[in-house]
Order: sequence, then structure tokens, then C-alpha cells
Amino acid sequence: MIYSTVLINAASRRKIASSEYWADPIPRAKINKYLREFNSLIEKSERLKYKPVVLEEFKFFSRECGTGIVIFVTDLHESDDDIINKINRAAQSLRSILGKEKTGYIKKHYDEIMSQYIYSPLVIAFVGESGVGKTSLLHLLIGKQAPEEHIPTISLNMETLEELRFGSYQLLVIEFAGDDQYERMRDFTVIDMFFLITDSSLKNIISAKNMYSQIVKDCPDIPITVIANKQDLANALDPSAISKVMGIEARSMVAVDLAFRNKLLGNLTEVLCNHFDLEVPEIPSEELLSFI
Ligand SMILES: Nc1nc2c(ncn2[C@@H]2O[C@H](COP(=O)(O)OP(=O)(O)OP(=O)(O)O)[C@@H](O)[C@H]2O)c(=O)[nH]1
Ligand SMILES: [Mg+2]
Repeated sequence: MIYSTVLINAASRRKIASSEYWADPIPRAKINKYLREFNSLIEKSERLKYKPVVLEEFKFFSRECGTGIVIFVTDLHESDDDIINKINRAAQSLRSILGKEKTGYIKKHYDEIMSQYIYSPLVIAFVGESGVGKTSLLHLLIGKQAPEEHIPTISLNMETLEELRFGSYQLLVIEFAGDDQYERMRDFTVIDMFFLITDSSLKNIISAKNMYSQIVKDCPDIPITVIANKQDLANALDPSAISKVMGIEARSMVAVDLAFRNKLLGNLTEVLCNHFDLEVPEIPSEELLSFI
């Protein structure tokens, strides 16, 4: 996750603009500490100026861009190559803007300029048998009432949720459909996270458990969240029983009831924070997931 970026004046070291992608802004003192470390490193060797510097739980990257220096602050998990690619492109663009525009223009448009270089997709796959409520859940996520009748999803349903961002990630949700979904999923190598949906019936839980074992076997490092949907139905097994059968916590849900949207967003926030080793911030999930 990229937490923030800062553009400073190369000569005065004063901040020109900054952009934040996470709930807690990086304190200025940490940036100053990095700049001191950076100076002492480049005194040792000029080549070190292209290397990230780790300070506590943050990684810092910086690039000269004409009269400015742009700094990216990330968590320790981000790949150096990805961030180096992003900061190089951002620095190139900032160099040309700093050469042409006044500081006021840059301050005003900084977020917009940087947004082209910051976001990475985070792919969430909704899987589960036909009719368990995957499309309904997708609708609930975007705050739309689910269709009452079951219109089976043909092939693949892919939604980039423009308004749903988590830190520097743009959430992309895909729904795999039909009986051959597992075959399709195998070809899909870019999944970052699975939501396995069951309709909470005994019959379906058994097939969901098979699917769960298959995913764990094929993608052992990818987090899986089990959703026990259709909890409003009289024959629904309760989530604690489902958790026992599945061997993993199942979260109760009613995808056709908009009142459950906050719960779904809360579940998503919790799973994403776990994935990125972050504490769940004390702000509403809806705000966090659209935090820009
Ligand atoms: N009672 C109840 N019905 C639900 C719930 N979630 C979904 N449904 C209904 O179940 C049916 C199937 O829902 P979909 O969301 O289309 O299921 P799907 O998993 O996308 O199905 P495929 O695309 O065929 O794989 C629809 O009629 C929904 O209205 C729920 O929580 N409670
Ligand atoms: Mg569907």
C-alpha cells in the first residue's frame, strides 16, 4: 500500500504538496528523518539514491524532478520494482509540470496528477454455486437493490468499483459463473482475494467446502472469506454451524437486504486490513473504502 506522497522543493526542502491514501497521515517528522538518512546515504554513494530506505514500518522512495523531489511512503510489503516504476513515471511528469506551471497550480492539481501513478487494481473474486447470491452481493456492495428473480450470470461478470478504493488500491470484483467456474478460475492468475458464497443450505455447504479445499490447495497464500448468505430463509443453517463444517469462520449475510450493506463493507474492510497487516481504523467502512 502506498500511504502517501510528498513533493518538496529541492533547494529549500519545504513541502509543495502531498497526497494521502490511508487514514493516518505520515507525520512530517518521519519524512524529515528519511531526508536526513537519504542525505547521509548519498554521501556514501550516489548510486544509493535510487534505493528505497526502510525506517520502522515504512519504506521511503524518492526521485529528483527538476526543482522538486517527490517522495513515496509505502508499507514494507509493496514490491520495490512496482513502486520504482510508479515513482519514475510520476517524477517524469512532475519534472515537466514544475518547469511549466506555478506552484499554485501544482498545489491545486497535485492529487489529480498523482492519481494516474498511484492506484493498482486489487482483484476480489466472488465464487460459489449458481444461485447462491453472488450477483446480489455485488449489487449490495455498490448499494444497489438486488434483482428479485434469478438471472444466471453468463460467463464472467467483472465490475471495477470506481467508488471503492482501499488505500492505494482500486477494487475490482469479478463474479465467476456457471458450472465450469472452477476451470475458468484456474486461468485467472491475478486474484488477490476470494469471497466464497454459500446459500446456507446443507446441500450447498458441502459443495462450498469442496470448493474451499480446492482453492486452498491451488492458491494457498490467497485469503478466503466465507459468506453464509440467505440467512433470512427459514431453512438457513446458522453461521456458527457453517463455520464448524467449513473449518473457517462464516459471516452471516442477507444479500437482498440493503440494511446489510454496512456489514458487508465492514467484513471487506476487516479482511483487507488483515491482508495488509493494518489495524482497522476507527472510521466508518464506507468512508475508508472510498478514501481518496
Ligand atoms: N431470500 C434471499 N434471497 C436471496 C439472497 N441473496 C440472493 N437471493 C436470491 O437468490 C437468487 C439468485 O441470486 P443471484 O445473485 O443471481 O445468484 P448468483 O450466485 O449470482 O447466480 P449465478 O449467476 O447463476 O451463479 C435471486 O433470486 C436473488 O434474489 C438472500 O440473502 N436472501
Ligand atoms: Mg450471478
